[in-house]
Amino acid sequence: MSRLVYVAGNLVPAEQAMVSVFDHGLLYGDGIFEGIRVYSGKVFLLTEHVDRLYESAIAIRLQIPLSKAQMTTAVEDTVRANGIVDGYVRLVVTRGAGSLGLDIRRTANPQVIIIADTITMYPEDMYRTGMRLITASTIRNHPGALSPRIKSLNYLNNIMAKIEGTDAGTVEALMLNHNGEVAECTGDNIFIVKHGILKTPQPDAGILEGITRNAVMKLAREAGIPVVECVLTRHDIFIADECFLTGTAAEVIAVTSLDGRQIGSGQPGPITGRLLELFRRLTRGE
Ligand code: PXG
Repeated sequence: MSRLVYVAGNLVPAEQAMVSVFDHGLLYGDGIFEGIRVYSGKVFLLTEHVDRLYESAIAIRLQIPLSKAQMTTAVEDTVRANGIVDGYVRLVVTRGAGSLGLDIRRTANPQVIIIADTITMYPEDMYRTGMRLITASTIRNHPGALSPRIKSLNYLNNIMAKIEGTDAGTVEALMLNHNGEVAECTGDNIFIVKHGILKTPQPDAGILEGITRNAVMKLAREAGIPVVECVLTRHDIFIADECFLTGTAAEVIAVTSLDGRQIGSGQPGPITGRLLELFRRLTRGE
């Protein structure tokens, strides 16, 4: 069955869903996006994703042609029109078509694109065994060049690091920031557990402030697990008791080694397991 894609304010069959080759989203990566989950027919943490999208828009001086309420309705309508029960929404806003040149005044029509589809995640047995990680030599974008807090259409930085992980036989790769500190993975945030305390880099460490990250921090605090945002180095990960990643696609997944150093017992840890369970309950609306 052909998917219906929201483009230029209409739901159209996927084969007819198009933007111009002169769109600055394509020509310059000038645009922003969100990746959102649908669980049991409900768009998960939609308010948070819409808020982050509009914050990205402020940062790149993009005027989104819909109000937040209209955007929310458009996402929900697209999910419903495609009969998605458990799936994935890709929300994209491009600068729109214009003549060649970087000047944003050359464009007039920002394009809102909403794709609702199914999602391929990490294999279920990886949630039981955990994953291996390597550190990419590609560092995360310097926040003074392009802030990683902006979920922009410029993902080459992450793609370059992901290639390194793929070449090394891992499904994710750790990225350091310009100070050599732990930032995040190519599409996931990172946490460690040390002496019962949950630790993760601060938003200004050169990371995307993940919505799953924020939800997991809240769940941990509610469960009485202390949470701190602080500087982490590779060494902190080597000597951690537990390590896990969070992300819209990944949910909560254990990391059992970094650069060939076993982390903790080498198995997914108990706090990781508990947070995965609490997170899955949240996705079920419990
Ligand atoms: N860091 C980066 C660089 C990301 O791109 C996360 C952290 C996790 O953030 P959330 O808000 O998802 O908890 C991301 C998220 C995709 C895709 O299709 C990418 C993400 C999320 C969903 C889908 O590649 N990245």
